Amino acid sequence: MNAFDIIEREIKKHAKTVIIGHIQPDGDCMGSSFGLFHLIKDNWGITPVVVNQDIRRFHFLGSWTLPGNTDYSDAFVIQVDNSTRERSADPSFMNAPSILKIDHHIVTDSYGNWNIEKQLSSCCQIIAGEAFSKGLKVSAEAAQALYMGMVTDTGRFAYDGVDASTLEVASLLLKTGFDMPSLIERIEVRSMESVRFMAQCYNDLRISEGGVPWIYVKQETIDRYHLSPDMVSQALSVMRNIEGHPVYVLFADLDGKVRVELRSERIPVVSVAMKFGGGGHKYACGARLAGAHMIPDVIRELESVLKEA
Ligand SMILES: [Mn+2]
Repeated sequence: MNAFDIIEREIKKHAKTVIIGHIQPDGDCMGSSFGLFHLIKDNWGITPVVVNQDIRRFHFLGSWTLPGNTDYSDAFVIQVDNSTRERSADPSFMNAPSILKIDHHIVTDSYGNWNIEKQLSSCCQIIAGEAFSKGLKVSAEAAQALYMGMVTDTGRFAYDGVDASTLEVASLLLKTGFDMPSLIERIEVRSMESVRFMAQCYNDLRISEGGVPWIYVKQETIDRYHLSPDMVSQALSVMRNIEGHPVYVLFADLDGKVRVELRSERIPVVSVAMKFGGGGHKYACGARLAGAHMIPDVIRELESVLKEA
């Protein structure tokens, strides 16, 4: 069933339609939210509510509602790019009578009344693909948001999971005529602070005894450079593509816990993320640790995955 068959029916049955992303919103989360927002508005004349955490660099997409301000008792909720109910930007969405999940992560929690779960390169690719196959009107504004999610989640169409269908959908989006170069400029622009943060990451980079590159970004660093969680993730690029070190990990203080982001070139590491209560994709996944004392445990698990590969 096409996601928009469900959407077309449910938006008419409920007092409101709410689109929600995941915590620590990224380009795919925000692109999916606003892509869907415009698709629903342009095709059915209904204006959905978008609920997400605040993130300054996506303000150009439009305005949205912050978590904790929405009554879900008669809402149709579309949850995008979010694998588990706990990772939702507003977990109380589970009170809604009607929930559609659209996601591209490894499936561990099919929390929707309907679950469109496809292992494609981005959630935006799923949404755009379904919109085109249903023959919907796709405006330049909708296309711009969806293209943004595709570009950011695939490392500009370079990561595992990109295939011919990805580029076919991207091509259809480009044909709507939005200003692609200015979009890329907008999402790639960096502050001087983030450049200085990267310099510190190159300094802080360590390689474990078993050959796993790792960086730990402490709270004092986050405060010094005024880093949002997605800015912290830029430290991953410091460890990408180091010859002979295909598995690497970023640790960062976050809300009294330690956020773990695992990355790998062709060696599946999601089992390690799951061992620590997390999840995600085969080669890109994450978890949360109770404290920094568990960092060596994660590194040890990665070393053993690396050894067996
Ligand atoms: Mn995504």
